[in-house]
Amino acid sequence: MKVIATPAYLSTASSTFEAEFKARLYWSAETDAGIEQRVADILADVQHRGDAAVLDYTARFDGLQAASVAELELTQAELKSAFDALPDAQRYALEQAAKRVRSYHEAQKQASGESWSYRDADGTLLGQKVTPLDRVGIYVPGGKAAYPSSVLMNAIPAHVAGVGEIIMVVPTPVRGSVASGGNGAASDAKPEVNTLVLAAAYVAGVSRVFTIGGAQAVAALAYGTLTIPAVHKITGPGNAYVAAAKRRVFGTVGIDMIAGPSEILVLADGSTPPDWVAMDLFSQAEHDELAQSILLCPDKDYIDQVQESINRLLPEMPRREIIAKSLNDRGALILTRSMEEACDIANRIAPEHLEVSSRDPHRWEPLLKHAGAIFLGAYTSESLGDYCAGPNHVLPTSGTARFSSPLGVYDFQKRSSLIEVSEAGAQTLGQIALVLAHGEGLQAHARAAEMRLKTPD
Ligand code: HSO
Ligand code: ZN
Repeated sequence: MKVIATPAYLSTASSTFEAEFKARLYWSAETDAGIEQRVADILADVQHRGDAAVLDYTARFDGLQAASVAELELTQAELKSAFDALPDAQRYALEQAAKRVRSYHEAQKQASGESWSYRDADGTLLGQKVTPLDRVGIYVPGGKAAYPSSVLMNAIPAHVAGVGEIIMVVPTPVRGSVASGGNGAASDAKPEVNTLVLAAAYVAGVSRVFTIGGAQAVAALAYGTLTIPAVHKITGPGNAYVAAAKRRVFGTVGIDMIAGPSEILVLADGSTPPDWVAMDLFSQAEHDELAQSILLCPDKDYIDQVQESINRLLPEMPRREIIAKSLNDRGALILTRSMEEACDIANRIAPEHLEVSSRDPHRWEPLLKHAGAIFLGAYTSESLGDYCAGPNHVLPTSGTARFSSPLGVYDFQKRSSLIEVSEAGAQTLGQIALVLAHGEGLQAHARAAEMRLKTPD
């Protein structure tokens, strides 16, 4: 079967460009009132009944029956044997990827994640103390959406930050259960544990793994149960239930972000082989029918060549149905007047991934302000970043790159201000504070400052 994908063709010179641009290219997550209500009920139930509620929901949604939540925990020995059981090539690739991701995040920690302080001339010390979070939870989706690479991308920065305990949850629906489309767990049913995910948890230094998922797992991590310790932050992607649960527990715990569908924007000057660009557009489109792949280019002939590549290469792709739908519904090939204008549009879109597929990427990079990750030059395919280049692949989506950053070591750290006022410092600061405290009508504040002022001899 031949599936042809025809991403919308838009030209910035056309009078309808603005309208088409707005109509096609924006995405906003809709919240579903039914899901919100069910999730609120699950959270409240786990908060009150703890382990018993977790067991009930795990049996009901995943078909996984257990006598206690402790039975749903995997041991470090089980993680290690998942790792040992991998074929050599997978074991090697996982280790190499982990090594590179670790080095990158270690550099990130050195550059921006260390404590600092300075002293005023009067001896007052001011600074910032950086401390890791004590305990974090990492949500890993089950089934087909379980990406071992995402386990590395979430757990390694936490580990590098110095987080004391990393608790991972991963649903493992039993084959034949309601959740996996069957009609009840068969007595010989076995949980489907993704070996590569467990091996990645082992390589990344995850402390504990529970085979639970959904809103009940988020609740258990946020509130704690007898068996599952409460964490201070929950990161990692999940379905609509998990996203709703994360939103609701925010405040009790920290969360990373609510990720939207994957996005790639390729800014091309026409110098990269068109097949490479077509495949890069496919690489994000294959994640999800809602994913977005966009090409921006000032050269009409080149755009036609990329469209030709798309048509020729698509039928070979195992996930061609998903790719075709994503490209047709949300993709676009945009003819711009210049590379400068292409950079402006890229900034308006603020994509998750931005490839600068140009013979001179450093000429354009200074013009690019808003993107989760910027990939420079024809050899830098986005997929290398997804797995092993080193930077994190958990990135801001849906235009949020305008105000937020990739997941990093800093997400697993917090800062405390340090202040040590010297006797001399108390004299100058005291005078200032005194005046401002009176201005605010706060006498105790004023007196506290005043008491430390020396009376002239
Ligand atoms: N591109 C995804 C991450 C990923 N890709 C995992 C492959 N595996 C994030 O947008
Ligand atoms: Zn990807």
